[in-house]
Amino acid sequence: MSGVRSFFAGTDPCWLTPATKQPVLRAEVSVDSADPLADTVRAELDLLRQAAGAADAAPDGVREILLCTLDRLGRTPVGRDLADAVHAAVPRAGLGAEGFVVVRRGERLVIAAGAGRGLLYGWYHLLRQAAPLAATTGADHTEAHRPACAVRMVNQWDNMAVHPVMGSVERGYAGRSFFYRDGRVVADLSRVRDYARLLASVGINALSVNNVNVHATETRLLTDHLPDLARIADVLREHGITTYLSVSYAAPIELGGLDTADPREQRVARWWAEAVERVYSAIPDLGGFVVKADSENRPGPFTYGADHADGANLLARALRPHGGTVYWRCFVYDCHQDWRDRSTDRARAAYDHFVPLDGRFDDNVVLQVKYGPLDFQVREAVSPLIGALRHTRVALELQITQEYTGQQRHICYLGPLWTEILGFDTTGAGGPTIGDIASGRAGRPTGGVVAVSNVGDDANWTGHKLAQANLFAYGRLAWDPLASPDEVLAEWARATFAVDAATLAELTALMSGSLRTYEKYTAPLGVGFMVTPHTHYGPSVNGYEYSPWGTYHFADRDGVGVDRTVASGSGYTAQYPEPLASRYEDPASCPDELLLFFHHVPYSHVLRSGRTVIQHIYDTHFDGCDEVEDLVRRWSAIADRFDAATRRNVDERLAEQLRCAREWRDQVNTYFFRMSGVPDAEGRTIHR
Ligand code: GCW
Repeated sequence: MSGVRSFFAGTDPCWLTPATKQPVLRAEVSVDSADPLADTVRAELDLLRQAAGAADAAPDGVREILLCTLDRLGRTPVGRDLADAVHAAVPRAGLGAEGFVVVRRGERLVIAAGAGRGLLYGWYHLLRQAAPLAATTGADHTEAHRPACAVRMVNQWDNMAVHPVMGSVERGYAGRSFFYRDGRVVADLSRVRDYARLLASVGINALSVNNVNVHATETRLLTDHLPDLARIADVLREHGITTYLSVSYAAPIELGGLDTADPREQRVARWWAEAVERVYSAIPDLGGFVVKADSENRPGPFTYGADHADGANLLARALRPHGGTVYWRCFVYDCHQDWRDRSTDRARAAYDHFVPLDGRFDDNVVLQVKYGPLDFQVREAVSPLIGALRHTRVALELQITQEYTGQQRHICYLGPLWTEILGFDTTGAGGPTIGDIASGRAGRPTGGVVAVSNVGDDANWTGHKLAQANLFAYGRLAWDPLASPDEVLAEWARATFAVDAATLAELTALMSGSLRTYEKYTAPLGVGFMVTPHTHYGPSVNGYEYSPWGTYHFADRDGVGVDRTVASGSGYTAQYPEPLASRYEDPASCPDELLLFFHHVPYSHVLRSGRTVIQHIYDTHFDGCDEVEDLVRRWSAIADRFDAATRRNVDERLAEQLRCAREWRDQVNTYFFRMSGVPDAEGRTIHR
């Protein structure tokens, strides 16, 4: 077992643990040596050969594994029947470059794919599914898989030079960056290699390697640091991962010495064309750029009176000759808003900026849209922009790093949130869903799905050991948006921990509802924020109330919530098509959990649940905290079955979660009691 771990260069192997290895006698790979992933697939097989020594005592598993591209199947000793079965298993639409089939007949198992990348994904599938496959011993078994979304990207928010406020990784809760140190790419990329392997093992095929807030040092990735960027790209490529780079819109000024970055100026376009030329001579298969422009004080086309189609197309045209794509973020809003100004609603901003431009973007532009119109809240409406763009490629943006969901100190399994978003019906009347749009099933141009990473140089990658589940789940749900988040969680747990089935069941049971627990003890009914300004950790009910950031709750002595109706508020509800718009417009039909996102209502307003808003606030905050106490109890009952590092880590973080949840409960309850004067119907303790 320890032999296998050493392949992970000394880091926590997460879900790629020895416990999942197949007991095999023979394992072969047949793939064209020119295939870019041939060596990687072979190296993976070597891992298995090492593991087999440790595991071959198991009598009934698969004894022979063959990984083979379809075109070579006839040249292997697999036998006619099995070869026929493999071909029959290929779906009519084919396997594409990334799909694979698994066919088992008794002790023999074949993974077949169109190319090395599919073999790699099939291989990792087998590792994750080892236990269920072993359970079908002797039976015939056939499955076929193809990813739903063509691009499954992760964004690193890593800084090369430690930022005075944001540190080494912006919104990173797991230590420092392992890509960069002291303003440079690290010399030893072994941890990056381990990471690439982890990402590939859950089907991630694209990675942007630096923060979307591109500061001075990182701007130079385009120039001085190109050879180092190429080293990163080499490592990622081995694992089927395409490299993307975040660039500063103002690079022509910052690097090129121009006095403008006006997208309509020839010299600006020329500068970008030359810069991109240099980048592609270092990294011929770069995926392209990720850009945060005119967003939270970053430079952008607005400075020149140009719009975002001008800006995005400028970069797209420089990238086009090289086959590159620009992921252009839509997180564009006024972060210098006057809180007194009730006519501005941050939630409206992305739609208002981008919908009028639909149809003007080149086809190598992807608009990258956060799932909600505010900012990665545990509960907010799903962005209406994603459904509204008909003629532009769109990518859904999720956040794996737990900026607003407990910062990897709280257990918060995000799978159910993403499933809800992916399943969201953008019209309210039969789709398409967000998942349909991201996967191209909606018949619209797509850019896939993107999420912000949650890793750092902490020994266990994610700070909280159990937060590994979120990275795993993101990959699995990007591959298959219809997968059940509970099954994905179970798959993760099984692959990660060498504990008995009952313990696994208890662990996944306590993680599965953790998102809703978190929601209960934090901001109520979709109103959002109430977090400590800047750090975004822990409660501060009025922290952002009189700030320029546009995230307010408007609580007064009579009621709370943001009026986003057409009738009396910001008119945001009209950004949705019917019948969704009307459903949100009317408090009687608005879903309870989003009531305060859409409406300002009196504390006495009766929810569809039958409870008043004020009583709901008290109840959920008491319940949420009780649920954390329960988490602590349940974890303590199984903790001693886990390894010491996991035990210590989860114990310590749960203690902090409980402290913090109590703080949330008491601050929120006290605040609303003081505001409303309404006592808790059950007479529980509310501090005055
Ligand atoms: O959620 C906010 C974060 C910023 C981040 C920004 C963004 C990278 O607080 O730290 O900046 O979103 O998504 O651009």
